[in-house]
Amino acid sequence: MTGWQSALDPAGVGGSAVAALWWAMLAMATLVLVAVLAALGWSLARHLRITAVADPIAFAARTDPAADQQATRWVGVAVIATTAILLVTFALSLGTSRAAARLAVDGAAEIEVTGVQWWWEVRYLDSLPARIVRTANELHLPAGRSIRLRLRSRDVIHSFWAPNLHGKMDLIPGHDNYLWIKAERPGTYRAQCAEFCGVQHTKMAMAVIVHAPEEYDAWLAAQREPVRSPADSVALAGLRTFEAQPCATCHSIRGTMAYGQAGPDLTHFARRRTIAAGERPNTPAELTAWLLNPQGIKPGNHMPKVPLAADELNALVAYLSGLR
Ligand code: HEC
Ligand SMILES: [Cu+2]
Repeated sequence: MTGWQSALDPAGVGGSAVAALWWAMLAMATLVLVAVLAALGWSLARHLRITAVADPIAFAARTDPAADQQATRWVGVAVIATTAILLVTFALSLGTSRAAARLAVDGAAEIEVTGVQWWWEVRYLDSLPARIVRTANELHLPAGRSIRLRLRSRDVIHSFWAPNLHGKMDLIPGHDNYLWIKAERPGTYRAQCAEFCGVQHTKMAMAVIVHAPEEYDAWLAAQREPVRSPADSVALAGLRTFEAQPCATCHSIRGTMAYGQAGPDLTHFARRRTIAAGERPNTPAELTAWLLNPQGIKPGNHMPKVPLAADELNALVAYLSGLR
């Protein structure tokens, strides 16, 4: 896994600006720490010298105008240094914001990311509605292109945070936020919800997959395709089960009778890396465990346990595992 969730391993323009700011602040904070410790050491040494004299109280009470003046000078220097450091930090953080703002370009592709308790809906927008792709829990980006993310929420406030690529941005119900993002290095990165949003907040992760541009275009074209009816008879039984059971009222699979919107779209589910927003790897065994008891894996999540006969469960797993 390249660059697995670290703000200090930037793979995008926004991330690089944030990392540079972080290192600059660390350097300044280190200098300040060293200076404060040196001053502390100096005053301790002085205290030891004073207590070593025969009559410390008389020594401390004695006035020394020259020493007072020197002390005042040092306080003045410290005040000026503090102000200068704050101003430099302010200027650096303005520079970071400007670097991120420069990503805006006309005609950029727009991707809508919606926070839902406790998963991510991702829609690749297009002026032609038929070309819009709806998927979940993975954000695919082309390297080297500025992309406008439209951030929304369906329920409570969430926060989108892909530390390798950019700083955080809140997803607010009833209000669209926009984040310009430009990934530079292909790879797989981890994003997560960074605003407490309920019991399964910690299990609300998302993979961010940065592709070379042509690879991204091919991926998006493949996602636009609806599914074909499975040739295999077990998988076909799985499709029938999916449509007959409550699954289809919550999940959509383009090319079938399933149009539900409450849960993640499953059209190309087998291509996804994980189940339930990063919670489990997407393997037939984990999928079986999820369908048997979603509440055991992610307690409180909004998928109920649907009672299934053993052959229905097998058929569903065969069908969903084939949705490539
Ligand atoms: C009441 C709505 C509802 C019903 C009914 C339902 N689900 Fe779900 N399902 C969800 C929600 C919500 C999630 C997301 C859970 C999370 O990650 O927090 C989900 C997640 C999933 C996932 C994981 C998707 C991913 O990309 O992470 C699969 C697979 C799935 N459901 C299959 C099924 C099947 C098969 C059935 C029928 C047996 C079913 N669901 C019934 C709402 C529902
Ligand atoms: Cu959240």
